[in-house]
Amino acid sequence: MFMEPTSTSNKRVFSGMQPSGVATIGNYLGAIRNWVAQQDQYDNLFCIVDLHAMGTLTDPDEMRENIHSLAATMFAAGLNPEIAPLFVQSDVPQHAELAWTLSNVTQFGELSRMTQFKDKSAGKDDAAINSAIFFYPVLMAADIILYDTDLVPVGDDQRQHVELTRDIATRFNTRYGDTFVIPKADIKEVGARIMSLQEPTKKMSKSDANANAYIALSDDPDVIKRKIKRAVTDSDARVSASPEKPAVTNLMQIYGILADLSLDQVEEHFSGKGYGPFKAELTDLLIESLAPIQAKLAEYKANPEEVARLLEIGRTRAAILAEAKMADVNRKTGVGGKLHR
Ligand code: AQP
Repeated sequence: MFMEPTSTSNKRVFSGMQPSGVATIGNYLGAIRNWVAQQDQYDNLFCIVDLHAMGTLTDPDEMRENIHSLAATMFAAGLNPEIAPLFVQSDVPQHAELAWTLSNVTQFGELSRMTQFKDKSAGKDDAAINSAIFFYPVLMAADIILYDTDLVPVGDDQRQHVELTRDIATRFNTRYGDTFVIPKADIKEVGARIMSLQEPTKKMSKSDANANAYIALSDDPDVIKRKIKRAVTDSDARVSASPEKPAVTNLMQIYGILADLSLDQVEEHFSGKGYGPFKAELTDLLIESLAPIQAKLAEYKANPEEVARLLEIGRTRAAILAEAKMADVNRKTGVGGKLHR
């Protein structure tokens, strides 16, 4: 009955990122780096999900700037638009159209249980909670299944939303007949959850009001140095990983991914050295790792027409697929004035 992905080649990969700020090393290590690493293995589509960011970003100039800057960052980080088209969500209106259709097979209770909604609405009055935060997973489900996606490479924070997407797609297929491929989350063990540098029990986020909580991919060496210096550590001075030491464990994780070392190897490397030398080496490694991305980013930023041209190529590719899928969905649900069956 359900269209589980079967083929091992030409699997469709789809993933998105909000232009809600400048991409952080959390976004890079948890998502972009993996998209780039496996882009030649799959049939990819990547998306800047601007509609999702409207709740966070209300200044239109900032929205425009962030969209183009995030696109430039992704190209600079190695996304190849020839094999991994990148487009902007609102340029393909079928995302919003399908989200409405899917809201009819999504339960209020399911959306109420989403931890991201609970986190983002915690402690706020009802009047201060935008309904878009509540509806967000439905639009995300539409983003994914509009393209017959097999795999969704995301960080661990998005696991629950992909699970809900599977339930929504399955319910639609049951009601209207096989229409959507049921996608799977592709979450890597390493880098899936990079934590805030200021509150290590909270994930690193690009929209964090405290800029010291994250390293942005565009941060220059002085800023990186200052942010790592201010990063919180744990009570004793040992560079060792454990659940009781979330701050140092997080910094060790970042070091380990960039140096291609396991946590044990990082611990061994800094054995007897203390936090000072550890932070100094971590700073150097971050500066060195981000330098090539930043050099390319400067080139793309100097050529905004090229970024817009590449986004248009992505939009064209996405639009062909989206229009066909939405026409099929509308035919199956019976909406519209055409005499199709
Ligand atoms: N801290 C993180 N560690 C690992 N992966 C992360 N991702 C986000 N934060 C981390 C992954 O980045 C991708 C894009 O996420 P998004 O922009 O769509 O929304 P998000 O998950 O809410 O990311 P942010 O940075 O926290 O954005 P804001 O601040 O706007 O809420 C996803 O694959 C995500 O898993």
